[in-house]
Amino acid sequence: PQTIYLKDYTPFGYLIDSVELTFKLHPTKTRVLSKIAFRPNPEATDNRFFLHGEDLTLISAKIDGQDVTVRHVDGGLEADGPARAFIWEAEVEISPSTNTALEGLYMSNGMYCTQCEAEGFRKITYYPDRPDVMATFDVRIEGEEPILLSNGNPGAKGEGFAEWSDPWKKPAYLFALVAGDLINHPGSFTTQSGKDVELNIWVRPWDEHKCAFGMQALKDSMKWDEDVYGREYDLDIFNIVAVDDFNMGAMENKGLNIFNSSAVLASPETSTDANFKRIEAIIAHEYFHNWTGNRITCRDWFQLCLKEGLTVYRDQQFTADMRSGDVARIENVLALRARQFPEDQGPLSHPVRPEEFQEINNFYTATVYEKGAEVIGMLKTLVGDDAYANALDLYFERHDGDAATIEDWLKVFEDATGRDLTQFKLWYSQSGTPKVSVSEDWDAESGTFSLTFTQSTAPTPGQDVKDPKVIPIAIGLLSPEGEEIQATEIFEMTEATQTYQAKGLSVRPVPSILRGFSAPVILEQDIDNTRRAFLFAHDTDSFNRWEAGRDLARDALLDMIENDAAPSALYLDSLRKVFADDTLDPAYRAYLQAQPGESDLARTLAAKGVTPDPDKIHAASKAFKQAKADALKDLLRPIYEDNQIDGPFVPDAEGSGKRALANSVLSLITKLDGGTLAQSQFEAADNMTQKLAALSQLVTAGKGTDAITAFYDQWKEDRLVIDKWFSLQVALAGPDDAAKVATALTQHPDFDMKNPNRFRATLGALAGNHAGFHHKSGAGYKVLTDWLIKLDDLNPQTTARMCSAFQTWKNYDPDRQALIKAQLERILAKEGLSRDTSEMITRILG
Ligand code: BAL
Ligand code: ZN
Repeated sequence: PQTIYLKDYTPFGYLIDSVELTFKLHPTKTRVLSKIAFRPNPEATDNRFFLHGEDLTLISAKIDGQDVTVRHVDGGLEADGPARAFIWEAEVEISPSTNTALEGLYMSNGMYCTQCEAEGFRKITYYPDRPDVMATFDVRIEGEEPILLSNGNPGAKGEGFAEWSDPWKKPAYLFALVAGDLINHPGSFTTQSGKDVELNIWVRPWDEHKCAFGMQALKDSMKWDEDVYGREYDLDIFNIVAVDDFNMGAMENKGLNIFNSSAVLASPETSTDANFKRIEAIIAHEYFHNWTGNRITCRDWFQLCLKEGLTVYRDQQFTADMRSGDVARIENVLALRARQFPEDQGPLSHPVRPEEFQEINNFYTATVYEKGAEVIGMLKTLVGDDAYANALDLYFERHDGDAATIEDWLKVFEDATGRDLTQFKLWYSQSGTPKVSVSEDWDAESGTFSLTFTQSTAPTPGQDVKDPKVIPIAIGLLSPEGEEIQATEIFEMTEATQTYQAKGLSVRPVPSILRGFSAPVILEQDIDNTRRAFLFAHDTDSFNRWEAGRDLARDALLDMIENDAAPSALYLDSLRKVFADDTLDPAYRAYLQAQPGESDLARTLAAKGVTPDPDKIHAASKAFKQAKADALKDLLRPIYEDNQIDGPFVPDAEGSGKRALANSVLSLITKLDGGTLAQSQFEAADNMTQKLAALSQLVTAGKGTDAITAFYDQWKEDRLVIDKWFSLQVALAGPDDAAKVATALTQHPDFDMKNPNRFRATLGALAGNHAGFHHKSGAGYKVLTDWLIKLDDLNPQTTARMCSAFQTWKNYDPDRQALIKAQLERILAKEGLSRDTSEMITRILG
């Protein structure tokens, strides 16, 4: 496969003034007619007229009304393009119903839908399918489906046809079309300038009762973007469509967002608080793309973080405003460490702005998204809130309608703030997670407290040498009694080694470092557990307080794993004191007692140079939980009772926080009562949050057989709930059973490998069951590999994405490494392996 490099970027030889598309829908013989007005691009040096095209049957091609001879070349066609303005017309035939890759135009449960990002439009018609080619689109859809949708504003509509017109120039990746037997959950929004916008969530009739939450989230997002970023919606209508078969979470097509049904449909009976929170965030994310992604798009796919990092950052800000900011930060950091850190510390490590790829679909990664968002957060910390707001205003003013680059983005900040961002730009180009180590010094005579920081980043693929980065380190100082004696300050680290000093202190302070996780680094602090316990009890920064408790728990767990130690009394004592504090926000309190997961422990061991033993980690994790339950015994039942809610289920911060705390306590109570309370919660629950938490506890306690059957019988008609049913059984299976349970479920009549949600619920859950996946027999590796090989023929994108389950393989012992390597080589040897999967496996093998 061909590698594409950022350095090779050249503009396309032509500009497009308008695109007219007509679709004559048919499951296997859809005709797409295109009429495109091209003119030479004065800024281009290469005027080759090349149009991308894949899996298309060309029926006819004309230039200015005359048949034209085209040359079919790799990835598309070429024709002799005149050196003047001209009209290209083509007719192609495509087969949506056999398109299982879910890219381009495809069918999902009888409805037509599209996914064009990144390079799916070339499966719809011949076109310069690159984000820097922007045009207005007029679309006519002919089909017998009652609802026919595309981007922009609605035009003429009649029996068997509908027309749509999008006045905003856009790249082809934002094109969308939907046709099906759908009903709308309607809403409306009046923008800040008084324009009425029609809102719709389009679903199958049986899902109408699951739309209200998503509609409210959409209105909240529209309002928030006006209030916080001054961004107003720019069409008469905003449509969202729920689709069952979808590779991603959702897609921000202009005016017609298409959502994986799991990312928009919700009801209290069928969705958990976590689902509601995710839906709210994804609806916001896709809506926010209207400005950060659509009005200002990316010049090329290397700039993906320009829209994704910024839009994730914006959706994180939104969530923090809608819910608890403290808890939101913890959740973001947990996700970053679980998904991005392993990526950045393994063979798939790549810069936030990659410089080469074979298949761009493989770069929709935690690094581009989540680390990309962290980079923006650091930029805001460094320049300050007001300067950030000014810079964003300038960005929207200067680049509206552009296909922009990271250079453009940083130039805006330089111009708005006068700051030189040359060194900061390394965050975009240098991969790897920096380590920041810190040592302390106290000069009692002068009352000077010093923190000396040293930063380093290990080599990553293709990058042996790393330069020091700009790292904003938030520091606060506490007195030995736990009073804050210095509020949070930002120390800007720019050198490899640099010292921070606080002067004029009367006592040696206790520092709280990297508050709020002010930079995506690994902080190495040589502190003992007494200090950690102190911070766990007293830190005035909520993030660092939680972090101290987690570090203490992690250290206790590692001691159990490595030295067969007993669970740390210091930790259990500290936890008791903190956990008893009922003035704390319940959601935050639930996180205070959560322990690091097994994969996290395995990575921590590997980073210390210790080979992780998945069985030992699993056993220690269970024993640790039991010890917590024993130590907190008398507190548990009152906390459980205090956090039950009378009245109807409301998926807001307050209610979800109480349920999170009660359910976290239930998991400890189950360690003591063997599942009695879980059984009664399971039977009484009127909402999925409590139902699923109880079911998980019953399964974990080995008492889940009847409940699993009852749950299935109750929900077998609801695909999204049955995804949970598949996932839970695999995720909670014991180490010896996980591969067997996953295999048995793949034989269940409801298993459907063509549905990415169901595939991930089953095989993704296996990859996430640490001790089961890494079972010494290799059964976990084999089952996943068998299915990846099968799926690759149908859906390369989801297959490739799931290969990352193997990215940590070099952390394990030689036997496990050999088992995994054999499976990776088996995938690579598959005849006709997709470009997506081939690139992933080659990179993982290193
Ligand atoms: N642009 C792909 C889906 C998303 O990030 O919103
Ligand atoms: Zn996005």
